[in-house]
Formats: sequence, structure tokens, C-alpha cells
Amino acid sequence: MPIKFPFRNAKLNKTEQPIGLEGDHLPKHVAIIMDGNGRWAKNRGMPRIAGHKEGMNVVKKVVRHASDLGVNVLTLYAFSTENWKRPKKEVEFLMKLPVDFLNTYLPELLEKNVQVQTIGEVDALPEHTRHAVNEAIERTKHNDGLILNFALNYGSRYEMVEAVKQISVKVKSGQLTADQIDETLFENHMFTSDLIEPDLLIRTSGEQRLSNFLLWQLAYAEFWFTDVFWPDFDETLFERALYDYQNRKRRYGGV
Ligand code: V0D
Repeated sequence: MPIKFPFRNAKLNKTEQPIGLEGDHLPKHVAIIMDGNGRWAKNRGMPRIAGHKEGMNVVKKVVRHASDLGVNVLTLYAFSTENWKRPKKEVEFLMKLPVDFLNTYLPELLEKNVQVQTIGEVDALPEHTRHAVNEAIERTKHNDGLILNFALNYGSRYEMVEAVKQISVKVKSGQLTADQIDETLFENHMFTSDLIEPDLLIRTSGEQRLSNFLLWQLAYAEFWFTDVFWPDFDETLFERALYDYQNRKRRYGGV
């Protein structure tokens, strides 16, 4: 069921924000678990990869919209450490998406001043994928608009265990003492050390779990769920999530 008011075709106020959304109190960092591509395709009698392809087009739409609204960081869970267990053909298809994405979307990323970043073990991805991702990062590194942060081969427990290892090495070598370990130091050893914390987590497709995504970073975030499959997600629903976020903040005295 489409949500009409106040988003679709909403009149714009003088700051070009659709009525209902407050430009001043947007979440600065939105993280999204883009779930339901396979189920979307299955429901249409299509192969799972058709869902992923459509899902990539939704990524483009949401990036465009987040950038237009003035969101600072958009983190997208594109590939988890668990996703390697999927059929080989499906993994191979997914690994071509960054190449596709760049071929079709790099000019707009540049025009919109979007900066691409990644979190996760990108080095373990196939060479052609890494090459496309590195090219995206390289070509957009001077942009200072929206940070489009792809979680690729990302797992939160892995990230934390890696942080502990790095810190241990520093303690062992005498660079650090054990009592210098605090939350700030731990945070500085995360993939996300250069980013602000997510304010809002969106998960599509009806699942209401974190699935090993940003366990540390989401400690204070608002969670927003929808039954809509990712390929059916759109700008209207994105705004609805932001609108609900603002209302929760207002109710709890945050805004
Ligand atoms: C499939 C739905 C964009 C979720 C969205 C490698 C799963 C489409 C990228 C992408 C994926 C990543 C890095 C980059 C440019 C684009 C992407 C993967 C999957 C896994 F620099 N969409 N997308 N990467 N899907």
C-alpha cells in the first residue's frame, strides 16, 4: 500500500523540503540493510539475480534522494561476510554490481559531489570488484557532499575482533597500556573511525534483526522496519523513515 500524505507530490516549502520533513533535524547518518531482493524476484518467478539488479537501481534512487535532502552519511549493507555461503553463480553476479554501478552512475556521483567509501574486508573481494570499488573511491575522494559508504564483506563481530587484535599488539609492544583502553580508543580501531555514528537504521523486507551489522555503532540509533522488499523501496518510503525518526526525537525531547 502506497503512503500518500505528506510525501508523494507534497508541496514544497521555501527550503525545498517536502512538507512534513524538517530540514534542520534530519538524521546525519542513515544505515540501511537492503533485504528482500531474492524474495522479490521469486514472487515474480524471476531468478534471484534479477532482484539484485533491480536492488541496485533502488540504491541509485536512494543515494540521489539522500544527497538532495542533505543527509551526511549513507551506509549500505551490500555484502556480508555470511553472503559467501550463497550459490557461486549468485556471488559472481553480485561481485559484478560495483562495476555496473560505476559504469552507469559515476557521472552522477561526481555531479552530486558524493564521496564513496567502504567498510569491510575489501581486499578479499575478486580483483575486478576491488578495482571498480577502488576506482569509485579514487575518483570521488575530493568530493565533500554525501558520504556513500558501502559495507562490503563486512561483519561486525569480525570488525571488533580485529580491533582487539590491533590493540593487543600495541599493548604487547608497549605502545599502549591496558588502562589506556577506553571507548574512544576502541572506536578508533573500527572501520568506521572516520564517520559519525548512525542515527537511524532502516531494514526492509520484514526482518527485524541486526544480522551482524554495526553492532557497536548502532548503540544509540533509532531502528525503522518495513515489510517492503528492497527492490520496491523508494524515495517516499525513505522520507517516511526520516519523518518517523524526527517524530520519535520530538516525542523524547531530542529535537
Ligand atoms: C545487491 C541491493 C551497489 C543489495 C543493492 C558487491 C545487494 C544491490 C553496489 C556497489 C549490491 C558497491 C560498491 C561500489 C559501488 C556499488 C553493490 C554489492 C551488491 C556487493 F563501489 N549495489 N550493490 N555491491 N547489490
